[in-house]
Amino acid sequence: MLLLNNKRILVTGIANNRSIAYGIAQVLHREGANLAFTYHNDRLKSRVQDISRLFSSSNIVLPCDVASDESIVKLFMELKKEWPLFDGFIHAIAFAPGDQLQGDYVNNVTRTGFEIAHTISSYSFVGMAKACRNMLSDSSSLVTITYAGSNRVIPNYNVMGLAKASLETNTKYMAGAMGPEGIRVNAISAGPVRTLASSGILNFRQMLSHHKHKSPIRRNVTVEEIGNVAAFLCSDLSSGITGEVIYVDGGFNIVSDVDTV
Ligand code: 0WD
Repeated sequence: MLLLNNKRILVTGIANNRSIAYGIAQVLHREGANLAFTYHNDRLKSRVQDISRLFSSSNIVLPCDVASDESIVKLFMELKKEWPLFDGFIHAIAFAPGDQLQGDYVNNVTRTGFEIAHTISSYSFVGMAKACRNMLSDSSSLVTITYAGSNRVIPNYNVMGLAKASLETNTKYMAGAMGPEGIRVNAISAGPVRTLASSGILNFRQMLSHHKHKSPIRRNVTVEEIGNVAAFLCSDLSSGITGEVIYVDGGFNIVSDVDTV
């Protein structure tokens, strides 16, 4: 018996086959889930359609730009035609303008950059939940992806760290509000992975190398390892877990910066 047999899960945030959401989709599919996908814009449409053919027989591929409430509402109106009820979604979406992801935080942050980072990377999680709440089954699971820059100062991550802090607290409040309906909400705090989004962070390569050398497991995590935890969180095996931030970072977060003396 596979972990996710009979589960219908919507996957967002696939830009290409390096995306964390791609790795998650691969594992959810392996575990028997029925998947639907969103794509951000027309540029990504055919790529996500191709990926959907690999990982899903339902062939549900719908547009959604989370910057727009109208687009979010339309997504779920369309999804409802195929899936009146489903079992949750993966939120793997974040964005901040490139000039916000470099240099001195205080000098470089702008009101606009702050607003964009928070609305796309945090509000969108609850915005999606709000729009599909009445379509979620009573054993649903919502999963988002965060990063340790939410509670530590990481060079160049800047305003995205604040947006991730907001996303993690969003996760807790959503878990509190929807728990009585059987809907669980959790976040995975992933170690760094080379993707389109991460390549926008100045000196990301150094960040990868630092994580690799400092992590107890002495390597960076793979998208499959992140996918495995996402599958666990979407499955009934994790039915007692909600409102948590689970680290899939090879233990990087537990290590102090003091080198051996
Ligand atoms: O090291 C990393 N890559 C880590 C990523 C470490 C820890 C956490 N994360 C998080 C990211 O912050 C994000 O929340 O994981 C999530 C997925 O990120 P990713 O897999 O690294 O990035 P990528 O493959 O670029 O996918 C992110 C996608 C976008 O890609 P593009 O290239 O189009 O920006 O997020 C989506 C989009 O598909 N996205 C949107 N989707 C709908 N509406 C929007 C939007 N407005 N903006 C971005």
